[in-house]
Amino acid sequence: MSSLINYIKQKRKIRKILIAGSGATGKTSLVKVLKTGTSLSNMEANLEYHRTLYLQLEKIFAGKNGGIFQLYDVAGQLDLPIHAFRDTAKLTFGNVDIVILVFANDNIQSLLDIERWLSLVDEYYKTENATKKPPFVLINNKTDLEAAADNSLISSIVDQQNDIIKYFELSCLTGKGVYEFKTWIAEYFFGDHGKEVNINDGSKASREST
Ligand SMILES: Nc1nc2c(ncn2[C@@H]2O[C@H](COP(=O)(O)OP(=O)(O)O)[C@@H](O)[C@H]2O)c(=O)[nH]1
Ligand SMILES: [Mg+2]
Repeated sequence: MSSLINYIKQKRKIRKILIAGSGATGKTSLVKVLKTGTSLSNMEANLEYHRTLYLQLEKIFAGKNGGIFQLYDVAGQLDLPIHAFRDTAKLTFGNVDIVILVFANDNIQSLLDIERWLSLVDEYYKTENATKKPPFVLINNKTDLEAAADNSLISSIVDQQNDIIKYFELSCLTGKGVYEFKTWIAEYFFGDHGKEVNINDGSKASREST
């Protein structure tokens, strides 16, 4: 079954991206900004905070190359009575190609929480199929606000966690860094020159390590 899904994903250039991190760090905003290509400050819609209740799905196009990203945006509050990480773990984690972990620049707790999100993902792949564990990208959002954490704390987390393959600083509000991130992820999966990084089939060999 899983190999059929992988076949379809490969054929139709679909990649599944899981977005996690504490509440109000800007996960849903990032999806919106990626989808519309507009920063929050340029959006008509108000910037009121609406909690993501369980799991929100979005489809976005990766660019000229015809690739499609399926974004799984999960609730940031793990203490909810139901959570996509526990109650529909297979649906949430199955065939994930990359995990985007988001923390907010002005919220040190959200940075410390990153370890917890990492270990929750770890736990799933330990009981399921450890070789299928996807790589992680760490995102520091809200860089338009004053930093709450020292840079050394961020780099110590990135250094300690081998699964984090890339770190980005961005602001969904101003749009700073969003283009770089979008370009990187499109390039990572559907790089130019016709080459295409395979979907997450468990082999980490083909992945870049920077
Ligand atoms: N200052 C600032 N606020 C942001 C930024 N990104 C998101 N927000 C705000 O942070 C709040 C939470 O955003 P949301 O995307 O719902 O967070 P989520 O709970 O992680 O999905 C909202 O009020 C957003 O308008 C940013 O880059 N800078
Ligand atoms: Mg949300």
